[in-house]
Amino acid sequence: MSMTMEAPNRITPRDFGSTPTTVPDDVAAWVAQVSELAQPDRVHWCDGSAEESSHLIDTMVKQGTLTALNPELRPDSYIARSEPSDVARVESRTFICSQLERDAGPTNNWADPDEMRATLTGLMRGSMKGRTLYVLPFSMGPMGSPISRLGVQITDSPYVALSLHMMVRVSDAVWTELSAGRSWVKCLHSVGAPLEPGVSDVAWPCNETKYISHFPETREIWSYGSAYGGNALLPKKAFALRIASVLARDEGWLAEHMLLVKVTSPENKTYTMVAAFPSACGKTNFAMMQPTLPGWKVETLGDDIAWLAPGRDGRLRAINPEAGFFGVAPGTSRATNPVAMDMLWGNAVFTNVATTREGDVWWEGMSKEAPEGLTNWQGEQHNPGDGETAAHPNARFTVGLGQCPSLAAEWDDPEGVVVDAIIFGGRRASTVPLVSEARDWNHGVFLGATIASERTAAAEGVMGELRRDPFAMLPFCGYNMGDYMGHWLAMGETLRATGRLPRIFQVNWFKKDEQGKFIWPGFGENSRVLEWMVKRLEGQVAATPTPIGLLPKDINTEGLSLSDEALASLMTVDPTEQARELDDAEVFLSSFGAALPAAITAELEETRRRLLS
Ligand code: OXD
Ligand code: MN
Repeated sequence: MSMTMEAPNRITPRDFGSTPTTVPDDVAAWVAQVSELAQPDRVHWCDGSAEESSHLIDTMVKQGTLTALNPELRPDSYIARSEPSDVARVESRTFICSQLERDAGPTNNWADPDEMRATLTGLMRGSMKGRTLYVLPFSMGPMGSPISRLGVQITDSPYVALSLHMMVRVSDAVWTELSAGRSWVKCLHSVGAPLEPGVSDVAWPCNETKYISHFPETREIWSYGSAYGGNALLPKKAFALRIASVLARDEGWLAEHMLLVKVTSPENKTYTMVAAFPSACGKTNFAMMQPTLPGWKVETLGDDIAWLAPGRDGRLRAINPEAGFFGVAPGTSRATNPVAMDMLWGNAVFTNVATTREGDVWWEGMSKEAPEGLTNWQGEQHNPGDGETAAHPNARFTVGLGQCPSLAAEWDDPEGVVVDAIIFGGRRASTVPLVSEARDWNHGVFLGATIASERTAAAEGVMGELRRDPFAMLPFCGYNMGDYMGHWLAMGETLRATGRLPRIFQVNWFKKDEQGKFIWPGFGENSRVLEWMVKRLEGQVAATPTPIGLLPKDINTEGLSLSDEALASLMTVDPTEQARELDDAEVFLSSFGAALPAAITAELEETRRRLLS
């Protein structure tokens, strides 16, 4: 049964949308309960319309949260400057509140669900005073796709509401789907900054106390205190990875921190590839790659998250659950990612970038020289001499998928695309060769389980420090990572039964020489690596077996100024380095104790045996 929501003192959906909306009882009850607790001044039922976007923008421009950029240079675009303390995901404040501590595993912060609920209930009491509570119904993935899932986010931040408009499919059509009995994920968010009467608001309300808490058994997320990125845009990391990984485990699919691309060869054959890299390792650049090899084409399906599920034909199919990009701005330029630069022509929101005198955006790496007279990400005059960057290293752009010039036609296909290859990568100055192919599925799972990468600015922590990041999911797996490895192995069994297992590769674009310079040119030149993969998929080339996997006998380096020595160093499998790597991986894997699947230990031991023989 469903009812039409007409709460007193509330702005109804008709204030901004045109069609009357039917809200299911359980959603209405939840919104009523949260309103009771958090005491917002108003409730705004969102419909995802353009009028609603304009309303949100107007509200934020008035309040100082958004500033319009020069419309002649960057039309319909805005900059937001966050609180200096609210600039990245806070992994130390991210909790998995499963009934059993064991189910969170050693890589997550666990908290007792009842205690966490009590803590958050306390914090949320009155936390939306003076603010508007926005209710956003959304679909992760194409509406009606068997792989898609639905959710509803409550937030008291118009910045978050507007970001969701760009990042996911917000639509009141979701109410109809929910009324038909489909399940949904509850996403509750408050910036934790109640506004007392007469007190004027700040540009970026947030709270020093932060919690990003996940309740896997009840499919709920509660987030408090931050308005930034994955802390606050709950469909992204919190739902599409942490909660979805649990759904995927229970239902037999995979929710992954992966980009998704369609690759077309000069023979016009198409392949789809997914690639898992830790945060800020260039997934967006890869997803928008402009191949330097003639005749090759890469089209974009997603740059951060892919959901993979066996289709009706038993083959692994993928969708991008998101509908937008929340990309790292610094380092993005005409040279590194011309597609992104075109995509950002306008109609975008920028957060924590610098601005020019002319009222456009700028960030480190956008041009060689910083323009004179920049305003830095904190809104102050930038002094190039003081060693501070003008843009924050984790400054972001938010823009809809539809603006991506390289977007593949299949992006909204409810069937998804068949996955041909799975790629794992990390940022490694040494040890890991440019590319290798896994010997088989289980070996590939071992490669995924032992990814390590040097830290970047996407999350708190010491930059450059090496951390193991299995499947690039370390901060995003909603359950015990040992069980998650087991789930990958089990998925292999399922897919093997259909005889259609995707092939697994490992890459490293980031190897450095003795002077500390990157050896491989990267970006569009990575198409040379894709070419090799496609040749492997097509059975056109043999590979050299090494203890760590299959390496190219030859890779197309025509036209590159890469010495034989440099190329050899990219393909080196150094036994001493590899032995050290295995020892380090073993220590990491042992932290999973009994949850570590025996097949992973077996792969480690087999690799060690091959190294020694
Ligand atoms: C992201 C991340 O924002 O991985 O995509 O941190
Ligand atoms: Mn990411």
